[in-house]
Amino acid sequence: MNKKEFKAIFKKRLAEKYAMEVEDATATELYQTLGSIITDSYSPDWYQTWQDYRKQKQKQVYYFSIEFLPGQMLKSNLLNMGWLDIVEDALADMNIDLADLAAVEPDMALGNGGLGRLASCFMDSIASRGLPGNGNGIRYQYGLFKQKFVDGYQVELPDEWLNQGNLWEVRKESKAVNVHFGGHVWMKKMLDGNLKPVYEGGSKVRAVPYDTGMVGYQNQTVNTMRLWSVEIPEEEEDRYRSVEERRAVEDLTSVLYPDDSNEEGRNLRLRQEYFFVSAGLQSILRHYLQLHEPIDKINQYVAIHINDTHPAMCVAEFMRLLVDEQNVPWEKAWDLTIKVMSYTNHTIMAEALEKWSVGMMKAVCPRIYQIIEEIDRRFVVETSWVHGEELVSRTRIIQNDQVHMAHLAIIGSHSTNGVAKLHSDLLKSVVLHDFYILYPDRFNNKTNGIAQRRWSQIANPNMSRVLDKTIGTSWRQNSNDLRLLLNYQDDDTALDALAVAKRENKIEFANYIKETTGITVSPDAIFDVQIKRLHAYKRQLLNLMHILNMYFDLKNDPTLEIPARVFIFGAKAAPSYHYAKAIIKVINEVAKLINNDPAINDKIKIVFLENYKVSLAEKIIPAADVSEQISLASKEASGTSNMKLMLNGAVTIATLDGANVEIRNFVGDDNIAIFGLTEEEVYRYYQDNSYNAGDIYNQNEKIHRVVNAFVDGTIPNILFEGQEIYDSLIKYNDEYFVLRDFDSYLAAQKTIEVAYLDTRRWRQVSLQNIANAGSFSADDTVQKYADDIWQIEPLFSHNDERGTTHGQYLL
Ligand code: 26Q
Repeated sequence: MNKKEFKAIFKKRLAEKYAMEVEDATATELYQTLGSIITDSYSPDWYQTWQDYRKQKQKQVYYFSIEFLPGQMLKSNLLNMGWLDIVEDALADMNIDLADLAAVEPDMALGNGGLGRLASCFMDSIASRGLPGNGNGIRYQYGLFKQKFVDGYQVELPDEWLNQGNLWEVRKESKAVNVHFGGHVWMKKMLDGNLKPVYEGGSKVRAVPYDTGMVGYQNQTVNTMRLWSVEIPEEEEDRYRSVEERRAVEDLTSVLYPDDSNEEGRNLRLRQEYFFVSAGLQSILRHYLQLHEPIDKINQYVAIHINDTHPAMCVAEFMRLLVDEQNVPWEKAWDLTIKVMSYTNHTIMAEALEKWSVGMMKAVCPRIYQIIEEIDRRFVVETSWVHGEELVSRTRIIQNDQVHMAHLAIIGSHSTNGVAKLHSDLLKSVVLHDFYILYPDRFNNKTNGIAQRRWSQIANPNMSRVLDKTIGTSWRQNSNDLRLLLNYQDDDTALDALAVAKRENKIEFANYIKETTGITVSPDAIFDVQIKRLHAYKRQLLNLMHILNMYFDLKNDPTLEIPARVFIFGAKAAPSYHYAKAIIKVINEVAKLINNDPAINDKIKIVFLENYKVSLAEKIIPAADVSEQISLASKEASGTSNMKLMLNGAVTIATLDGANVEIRNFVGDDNIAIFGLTEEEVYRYYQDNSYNAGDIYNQNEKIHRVVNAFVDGTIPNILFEGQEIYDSLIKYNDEYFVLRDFDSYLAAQKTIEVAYLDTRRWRQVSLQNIANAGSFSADDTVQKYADDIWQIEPLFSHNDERGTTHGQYLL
């Protein structure tokens, strides 16, 4: 499709849809028009992809995730269809700025953070590799809450993302299934001697899928992300008469739970988990039976991935479908289940490991509980005599009246992986060590990756153009080719061009900051960025304490020669996470204090942007100079913003945690600022119990001064919040070793300052980071999942066979 053809199609479509001319249409109308052209255009390929998988009986993976976080899809669909440049150009001819249309699309924010965004990066890469893979999740009516600051406090508002409709989704009425909740189950002996479950009471809801096309990068593959929405089944209409009864059903897919690892599981969350697990597996099984292959070969056609433990009931529900509904003997069903299932762990924080009370699980899904009990019983019998009762008592699924979901996922699958080398090693050696003894072959690592094209080509067109000029365009297809940049580390033309692109991005972002917050920042300052959920272990507090220390140094000596810095934060706190909210309040008050102190002479600026989300990340990251990755070593499973910032030329200041370790190994010690305790040192402290934060506080003058600032009135308006932070450090002995790492962090920040002042050196460091970032491509990560875990392959020569191009159906 060329520009001229697109313009004709666009005008025709606008007239058909809205009876309008381009000049009269609003951005929303233009966006809807463009969107409908896009979906119409990829639909034939979507249909064809599915037909091909079916005809060739291709083994497919189903990625079960309670969160997906695609953000906006307009530009990524255009890019993947190969249309982005033509459309941008054609629209410009009609006096339309594509950016204005893109801005109209609400973020699809059906996820909290890293885990949900990873799922969406994987969806893009699975399609882009031409791999047969599908997403399975929940279509929440409300995404992650919208964050506002009122008097420096976080306030949560509902995210009504569906208000204007969602043009990417297709409701598939005909594919609906029923999901059963509650009641009682007993086993009835049938004439053939088999036991059949008999359900008494309880209720049925209808699960209706909404499918979204996952367009592969210029390869005619369009996969499916299937999200389930609850409805009242027609045959049950008269059972749910009152408004309250109907509301209780609709609640099921109403809101995404905010990441609150500390909160005890709630009944509604458990029902959400069973809902999308049961609906997804039923639809997979129904499709499989249509292939007319014997049920005991299902593992050759289906792989199911459990993204964290939230969908771990897949293990039991799959058993139920095989045993109860397909009459597969238990042993055979169990063998198939293990072959089909695989599981990724995303956390080592003990309080985040999911457990459900037996009582609640019995009430929500009684048959699933029975099956889990039977899995657990057999596990105990079969494992005790080899490994002894002690190990079994620690690894069994049901303990102290609680169902341990990670245990279910590991026992019921053939693969358990962590998301960075360090994390996977810690799973084997510490967190899941007992299971590693039982199943050493099941454990493996799959370091996370990112959707490179979104985080470079879409987010950072300025840098992308420089890359094209410098190393050619092959990096757009294969991000490993970014390595070609290494040939230019002494080339001043390339270094300058990259610096110019960075400066353009900083100016653009400075304007955005001005518009949204009123704060003026200079593009000459270092843009220092920490963007991630607010969590004690991520240590936004350490960052803040460094800022306070700088502030005091400057107050003592206003002539101090340091490069100006803008500290940029983006972070949401779980609504009930009191401590995290206190940190937000204090950062906001420190910002007010420092930003308005004339003595500081703009040497420090603090900008805490409201409502951090994918589309905001796409604005911040291209403008970043410094990437803050400062979690306590061993606590951040991987991190993925570290990879996105690196790709955009930011220099990382980091602890040896998660994927930071691998970033360091790629760029080398000269191109990253590492500080802080190592994971071994942290564990040694745990072991000998020797950490004493009070001692550090008493002996270290700088720390004393900074910590006191939280309670001595230096920072206005933070009476309770300041005290809470002070207490966490001094009274409760600083759980995340903030004081212990403080000096080392300061030293690393100094090396950043020194490096920044050496302009050429800084540009070289930045180039090194871009050049090595290709190693963290989700395309490669999913390929490893496909080869090692799922055993799936791209469609057999599908490009030759179809050879269709997007757009031909429109003309
Ligand atoms: C817990 C209880 C109740 C309701 C929700 C939750 C909940 C929700 C989301 C618990 C955890 C999450 C999300 C966790 C997460 O995003 N983990 C991150 O996963 C990334 C991808 O692997 C890693 O890079 C990060 O290191 C890890 O923190």
